[in-house]
Amino acid sequence: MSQKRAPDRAARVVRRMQDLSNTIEEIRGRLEDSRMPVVLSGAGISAESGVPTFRGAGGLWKNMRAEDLATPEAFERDPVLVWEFYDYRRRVLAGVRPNPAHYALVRLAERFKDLTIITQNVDGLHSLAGSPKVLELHGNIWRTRCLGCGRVEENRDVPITIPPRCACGGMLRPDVVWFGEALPADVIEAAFEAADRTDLMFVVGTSGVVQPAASLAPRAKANGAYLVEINPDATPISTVMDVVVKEKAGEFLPRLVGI
Ligand code: BV8
Ligand code: ZN
Repeated sequence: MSQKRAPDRAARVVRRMQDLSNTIEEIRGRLEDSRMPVVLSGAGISAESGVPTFRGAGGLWKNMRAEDLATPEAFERDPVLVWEFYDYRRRVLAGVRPNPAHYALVRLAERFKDLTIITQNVDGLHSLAGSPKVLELHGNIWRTRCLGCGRVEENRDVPITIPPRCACGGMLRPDVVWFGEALPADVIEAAFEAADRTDLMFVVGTSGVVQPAASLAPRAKANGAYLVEINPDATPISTVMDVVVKEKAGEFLPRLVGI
């Protein structure tokens, strides 16, 4: 690199660090004044735990997209294949831990007792980290639901017998919300209420394409909330944000909360 260009690059790095410090001060000020911060998280908050995101590089399994496997039709057509997909993800998750982003939100909940985390993730990492109030919009990969008797149970078998059967003999499915399925009414209602009441929403690690989860940010904005997006990439909902922080969640959130 020519001598001339080195100072430019160094100046850019310094400016970026200064901008980041200013951003952190701005957001801390908002947190000081907030009566009810809310977090909306997606697969990106678990990326630094080693969990492949849905639409990122690791989002394919046997060259199939999650969207094509996470559907009732796919399960109807080939329950063994869909269970092999979930067994693969459960194996990955069995070996991962929450990352500093998850723990930063636990620290935040110590200051804001009713901090609500609305997550699209099914990995259970927010609860595993110790977050007290988590709304799992799309269910949880560690629970099964019986197609026969409807019983919902926690099941942490890795690997899981495929296809798993209930004591009643019925076939089990993952207790997650597939594309084309309604979200649990009580959970999405609580999420809408949180979006309607919050004055500060952090939108962390989501591509903002899956509905109705992605509508929560504009909904919060419409009620006057201040929105902070934390995502290395721009998303379709970046335009409604007050601040867009193009950083990794596992690096920025610990700095923001000071851990
Ligand atoms: C419903 C559980 C109605 C399963 C999931 C148009 C056409 C077709 C369908 C629709 C449509 N409009 C709406 C729909 C319906 C559909 C939908 O939204 N489709 C999309 C794809 C267009 N929605 C539904 O079907 C929902 N149900 O609408 O029901 C209804 C009503 C009544 C009666 C019957 C039906 C159900 C949607 C739920 C689907 N299930 N998961 C499973 O996990 O196996 S969604 C799935 O995607 C995951 O939960 C995931 O969390 C979620 C969203 O993805 P993201 O979390 O955003 O992850 P993604 O990989 O996309 O992005 C990661 C981001 O992180 C990136 O931006 C990246 O830059 C960033 N990142 C990466 N590293 C980091 C980072 N950020 C910070 N730090 C880092 N280190
Ligand atoms: Zn059963």
